[in-house]
Amino acid sequence: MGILEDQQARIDQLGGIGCGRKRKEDARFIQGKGNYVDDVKLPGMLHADFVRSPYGHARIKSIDTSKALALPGVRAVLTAKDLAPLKLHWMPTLAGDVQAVLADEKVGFQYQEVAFVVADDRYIAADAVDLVKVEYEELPSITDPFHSMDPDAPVIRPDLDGKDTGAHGKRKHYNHIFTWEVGDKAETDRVFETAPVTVKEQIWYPRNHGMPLETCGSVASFDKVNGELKVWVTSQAPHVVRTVVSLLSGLDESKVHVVAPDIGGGFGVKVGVYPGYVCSIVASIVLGKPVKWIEDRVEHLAATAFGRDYHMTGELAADADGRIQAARFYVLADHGAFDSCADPTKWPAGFFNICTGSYDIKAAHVTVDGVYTNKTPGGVSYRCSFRVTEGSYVIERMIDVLAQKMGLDKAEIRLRNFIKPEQFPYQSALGWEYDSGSYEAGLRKVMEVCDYAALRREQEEKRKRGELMGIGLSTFTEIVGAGPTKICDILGVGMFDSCEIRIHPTGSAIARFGTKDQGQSHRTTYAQILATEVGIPSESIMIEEGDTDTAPYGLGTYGSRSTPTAGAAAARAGRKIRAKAQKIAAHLLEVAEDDLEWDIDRFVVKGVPDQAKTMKEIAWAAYNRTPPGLEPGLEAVEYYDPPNMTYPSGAYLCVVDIDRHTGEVKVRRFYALDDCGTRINPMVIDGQIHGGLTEAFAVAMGQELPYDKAGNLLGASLLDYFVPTAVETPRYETDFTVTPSPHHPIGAKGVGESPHVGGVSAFSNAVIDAFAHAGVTHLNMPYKSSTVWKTIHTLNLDQ
Ligand code: MCN
Ligand code: CUM
Repeated sequence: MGILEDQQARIDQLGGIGCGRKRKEDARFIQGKGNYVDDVKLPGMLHADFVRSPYGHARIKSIDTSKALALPGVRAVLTAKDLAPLKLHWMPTLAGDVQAVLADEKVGFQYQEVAFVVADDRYIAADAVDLVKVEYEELPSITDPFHSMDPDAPVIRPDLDGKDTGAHGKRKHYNHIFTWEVGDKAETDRVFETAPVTVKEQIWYPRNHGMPLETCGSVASFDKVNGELKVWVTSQAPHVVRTVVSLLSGLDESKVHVVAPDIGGGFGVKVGVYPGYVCSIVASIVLGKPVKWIEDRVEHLAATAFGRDYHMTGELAADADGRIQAARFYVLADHGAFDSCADPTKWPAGFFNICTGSYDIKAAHVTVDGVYTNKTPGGVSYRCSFRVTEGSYVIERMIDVLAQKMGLDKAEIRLRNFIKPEQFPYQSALGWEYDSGSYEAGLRKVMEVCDYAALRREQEEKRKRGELMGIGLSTFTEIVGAGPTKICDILGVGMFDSCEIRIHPTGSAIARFGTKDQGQSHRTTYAQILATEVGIPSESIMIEEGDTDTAPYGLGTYGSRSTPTAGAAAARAGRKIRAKAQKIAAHLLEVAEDDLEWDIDRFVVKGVPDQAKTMKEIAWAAYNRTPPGLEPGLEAVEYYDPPNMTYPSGAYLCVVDIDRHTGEVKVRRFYALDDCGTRINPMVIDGQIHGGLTEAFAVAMGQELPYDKAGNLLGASLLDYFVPTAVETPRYETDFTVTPSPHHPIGAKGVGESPHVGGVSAFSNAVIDAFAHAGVTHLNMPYKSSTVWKTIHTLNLDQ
């Protein structure tokens, strides 16, 4: 074997960065051996269920629990009155607000938690829920955020009465939460006044919900003897839960043990802390028995964190050639009855201000008003990268609107406005420093592969025959990897992340992380990063997450932050291992450290290839022959505070054919080119993209959580809420370019949310493009056949 072949064989054997190794997780999952929160069964465990409000807005006149308590098998019924003495009837949210754990004198949204019933089994608990008698006095509801700040609007949050400042500054009305502004208003307004072309559009991104396989739940077990609390919980951020529990309960954080086992998907719904978690903990402490709470599917859709519900006004100003000179956005954000978004502290509207997208726009200004309504709280969930989805959607829609107004092609206008490779690092008008990107190369590749010109010609021909065909483009940029601790924290804890690795004497390893896999394949991919860095096969590296007693502190998995933060920590921890290994190798080979060089899985004496020590040999020596003065063992810890976020991007093309007689939208082609920098596992990336695109398809085509005027949530069941199966799901073609992040140790950017962020715009732009010739510039999602048909009919296109 030649040297190169030998090296290639050793690289292959490692299964490191770049290899499409199969998911380590699957063997367990496909054999039904997953271990979910609902699989936790403890001796003497009790079961809980909630009494929830049937009204969107009502005063609670009385709660009578006597009949429920009399039912055999019922152990307790908790109400706000029981939690009040413990000061646990309200809890802080991750957005600077407070939220009622159990309704305190009043309910603010339908399905709000009113009482917590604990019984010997789940069926008795459900029966007892029906026996709790709550007397309500219904109040007028606000479900239209545009009326939240009317002078005579009903007061949604009497607890905030008279408070004219909130967590994010001045409040201008009792139903107002915050106003958040970024950018240069004066300059933006000035450009708009003189620009040759301006466009304006009202764009709503409807309220929707992620759909993990396991709903939210927790099992709390308080050990009275030792004063220790153990909680299994469906959390994407178990360390944060531990800190919150410790702060709320007054228990020493060392006596709180939080475990997030398999959680069956998270999609952002499992970032926040829910009343059910708190109530199961309180009940376990009070009753001295383990208490399990698992919500059902309707409760999940109705009462845990929603996504979006942003009413956006987009405006662009351009010169006569379609070069964008300024962008102005106003958002009315519907937060529901509490602001329980899960944003980094300083970001009340998340990273929405990435809304200048992939385009070089010199002046921009954003205003976001957050308001209360009588709806379920939430906002940051469902593959959103902290509101990047909304920001990306509004600019990807607006650039189409501008193209249409100017009679320009939608690809051409993008090519004219892209930030160019030589402009990176790029300072955006709204305050971000984009790390790297090659936007034009991506779009050109997509246009070539899909023969964009031919598609436009075909569309032209079809229009002459009255047929509806749409071509949607989306050339998005995301911001992921929160974040530098100086700008990103949750409850004051900086948003770093961590990796701890320990190499065993025989050359295998275990590594633990502060993030939490929910299906993203961290066991597979983190091992690949470490394999390349330390020269031990990924097969021999165990990965653990989710147990706060063993994992190093980290802020969890959301905002596609795991690769940018913990992935970076893995690379750097690996390098620390290598630095120590080099000292040991030098000692074993009796040469100076500088005489050694790293070669895939070993240190080699420079120029003498057969004088080498493999990492396996070094690992053994680390436990018996370390050089004098060097401690035994081979382990490293890295807490990584990223210098910046990463900016993945993509160019997507979607072609739809619409049946003008039924309004049915058929996706003919979807081509997704992503750039997430260095690719750790192409197969895992493809899986992330297929999943994210399918969720994007679901959002665009049918997912919404509408309310009627009285505050009733319509459609919180899988009969109404569209979850596509393999039958409806289109086929996807995936592609990539690689533009490494210059500041990430291995050049990787996040990718978990990209396909959702970019996908929704592509589907939406395609559907709207089918109506462009009729002068339509925008249609709100979702594009169900009934609504699409109405548009066709109104425009007389069904003739
Ligand atoms: N990856 C890679 N190369 C890159 C970037 C990522 O191989 N350059 C791999 C990573 O190693 C990881 C996966 O892709 O295995 C996703 O990585 P990353 O983009 O860092 O995102 P996170 O791991 O932080 O996942 C969070 C993201 C979010 S915020 C939502 S919401 C979402 C998503 O992931 N929820 C999911 N994807 C999901 N996938 C599943 N199956 N279930 C969810 O709940
Ligand atoms: Cu915003 S959904 Mo993901 O960040 O867990």
